[in-house]
Amino acid sequence: GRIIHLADYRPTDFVLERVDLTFELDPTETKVEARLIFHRREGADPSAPLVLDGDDLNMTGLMFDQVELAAERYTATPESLTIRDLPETAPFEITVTTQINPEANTQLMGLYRSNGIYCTQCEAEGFRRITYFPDRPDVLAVYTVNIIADKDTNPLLLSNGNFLGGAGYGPGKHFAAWFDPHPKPSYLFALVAGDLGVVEDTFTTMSGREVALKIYVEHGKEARAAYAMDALKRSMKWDEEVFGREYDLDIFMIVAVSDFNMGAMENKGLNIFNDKYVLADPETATDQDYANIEAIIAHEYFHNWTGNRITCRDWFQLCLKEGLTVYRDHEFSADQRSRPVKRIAEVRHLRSEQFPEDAGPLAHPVRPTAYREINNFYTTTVYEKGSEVTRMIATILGRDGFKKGMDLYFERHDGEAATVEDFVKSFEDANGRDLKQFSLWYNQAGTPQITVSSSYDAAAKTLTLSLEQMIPATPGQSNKEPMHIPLRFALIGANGGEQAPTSVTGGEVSGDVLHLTERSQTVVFSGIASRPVVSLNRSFSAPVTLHFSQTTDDLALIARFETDLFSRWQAITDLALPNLTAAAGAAAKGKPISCDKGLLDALLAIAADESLEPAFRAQALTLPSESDIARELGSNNDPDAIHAGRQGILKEIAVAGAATFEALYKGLVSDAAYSPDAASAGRRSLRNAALGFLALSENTPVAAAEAFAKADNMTDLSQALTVLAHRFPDSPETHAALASFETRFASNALVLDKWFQIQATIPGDGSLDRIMRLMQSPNFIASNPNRVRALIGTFAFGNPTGFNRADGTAYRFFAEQVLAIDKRNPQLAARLLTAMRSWRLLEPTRADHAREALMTIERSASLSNDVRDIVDRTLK
Ligand code: BAL
Ligand code: ZN
Repeated sequence: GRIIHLADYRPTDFVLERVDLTFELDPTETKVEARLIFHRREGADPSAPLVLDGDDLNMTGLMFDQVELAAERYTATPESLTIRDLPETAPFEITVTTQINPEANTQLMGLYRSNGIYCTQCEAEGFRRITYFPDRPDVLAVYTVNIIADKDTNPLLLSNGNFLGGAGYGPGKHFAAWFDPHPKPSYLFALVAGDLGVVEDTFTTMSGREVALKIYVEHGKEARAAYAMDALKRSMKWDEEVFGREYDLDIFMIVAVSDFNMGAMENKGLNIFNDKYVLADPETATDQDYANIEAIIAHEYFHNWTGNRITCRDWFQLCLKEGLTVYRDHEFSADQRSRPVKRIAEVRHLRSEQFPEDAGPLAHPVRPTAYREINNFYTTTVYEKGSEVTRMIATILGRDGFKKGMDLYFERHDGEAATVEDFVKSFEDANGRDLKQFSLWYNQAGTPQITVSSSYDAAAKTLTLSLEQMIPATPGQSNKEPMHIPLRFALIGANGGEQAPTSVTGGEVSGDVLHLTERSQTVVFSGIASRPVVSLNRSFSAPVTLHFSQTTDDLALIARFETDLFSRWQAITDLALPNLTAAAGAAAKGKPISCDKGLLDALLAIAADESLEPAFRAQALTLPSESDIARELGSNNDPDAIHAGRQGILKEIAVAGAATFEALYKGLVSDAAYSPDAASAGRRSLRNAALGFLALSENTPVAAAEAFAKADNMTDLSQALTVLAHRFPDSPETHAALASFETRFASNALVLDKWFQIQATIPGDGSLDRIMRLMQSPNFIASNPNRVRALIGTFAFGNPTGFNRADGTAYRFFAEQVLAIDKRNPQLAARLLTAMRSWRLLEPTRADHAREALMTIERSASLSNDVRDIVDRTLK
């Protein structure tokens, strides 16, 4: 594949005015007729040909203004269609007919079949697998879509926009016509046909228009779409209240399908979802599933304004819609649930997924400047770091300033394909503030490292903070400019009260935000009566790593008194990490593991503190993960030692807190019917955390087996099964529980995914054999992306000891799997392969094995562009 550069962007030579599509659906021989009306762009080269994109296409007809086009006027290959000698100014019509095979489409890009349903996925470049087209996001047009299909098997015929009408169409067939009045790029096109059940509701918008809401699911699963519908209505209301954005069609549809590469897709008026993010009931979905459904329903709905009404000029601007929309869904969930608990979960996710990406061979700026395969840039950097960058704009400008900037952005760019510069300029112009230095966040990759020290002068009553920022080198970027980093802070006194300085020199401070803008900066706070403890980067206001050596006492004070709950959790994490890294070192040398009393006291105090919400207490008890510890250690990592060390610390906590955990476990039982609300979910998470500790201190599967037997919802059931499987993998209780779970949920694919996931994460050398055995299970369906991710993806991403077996056999197995998956579904294979991005940080024996496995992939002759791109960059 050729490398595409941002610097090479130029508009098309032809403007697309209208699109008329007619689909005659057939499982293996679908006929697509595309009538496209173009005119040459003013100022474009009058002799330039029209070049349309294709991917694996078979053209069966081509007309120019309704007349068959002479062969010498065009060149067609499966990958492009070039048409010459076109009018200089007059509009003209091109009619292309293609024949495609949805049943054979295992890539799940373009038009394909999932469980007998016709569906589409066009982002980023799937539309070109349907017909020849200017398949790029800056080509916006109005679409009419006609769908013809067998009536019995496809009673439902859906596309974007509003329904125009339908009727019978010859023997056994019918057709439907849809018109989308909003100009859109091809990546937002969608078509669904088949036989599905529906859940219906309505929403009245703020201007009083009634919108029909429909969620389509497989027959019999309608009841499981109720929560998604509720989340959709709350999302619509929230976007009106918080962003002033109203929905703009008569109907909003969601279709759930079981074979899907992504989480979901925001096609205009017709979202298509991985059914995992639609279907839920207490018996089959966990609290986490409910939270994910709420977030993703909101995310796709919010795209209607940030993505669809204002789209991206080119794919380099992907963060313009994704980072912004993730920020919007984060804020939505924070408003619906507990804001600090949500923030902690976001930061955990960012650190465990995005920080390693930013520190490894796949690091790239939030707005990249080159790509070889755009599918590989739907990354946690573009999404989650992109969201953090948006959040920092809100932190710098304040709530009102942010709102003014967003309003201006919507006003200026509605109906356009915009750039990151357009976005930033809206905030600058609305607030009269220069964001030039801030914009480096879009262009410089790597997680900024901030080294901080503080000193207090009792005589002068001043606190001096010295800060230094360093942005590590990343592929293609060795020298970085200092960035504008907004750090929220508090100066906390010995009794917990906050101290406000009378004046500040050496840096801009506005409210509780300290603006770090220089490479190194010394900030002096005057009028500080007694030595304060500095709580820095409150609420994680900037996505950076702080190196700030604070004493155990200072951290304990923050853990006890900070009013910002996120920072209390962060202080606990900062207390825990040195214990965990020391424990890994001790485990490596076969020495005893010990845990500081300061950490034990702080943790157990929070666990028992009834003034704190249970979800927060559960988060505090969830220590940094093995990959967090690996990142803290930096390099030469031995996953077995990290695992053993962490288990040792957990055991100490379990023993020291046995009485507390027993009281929590017994006290948090609920007789009430299951409710997915955040408060109830929080109580379950604290109770299940307590169960995990009890299993450790008691060292028998009895409590977990009893919890498994008594569970009346999937959260408790799957948690109990996880404790059994992870702590007592070989016990009869575990075997019985796994078998009963499998039998009970044999017909529910999403629950079986959990059964695979729980087993894929059982730690230790035995994992690989277990994975290979599970692949032979009749329930392992290699064509279903969710199932492949549940077993192979979970093993590679979520089982550090099993995947990183010292003998390298799991890497070799994984390489074979990636190659096999690549043949069917390159996008899925490439995504899985990113699990190896941190291989250089392993100790040398494992790193050598990992390199070998990567090289077997690289040597393969027939790699997809997707996997070729990832393996090359990972090895570079
Ligand atoms: N646009 C791809 C799926 C999503 O981010 O919503
Ligand atoms: Zn999105």
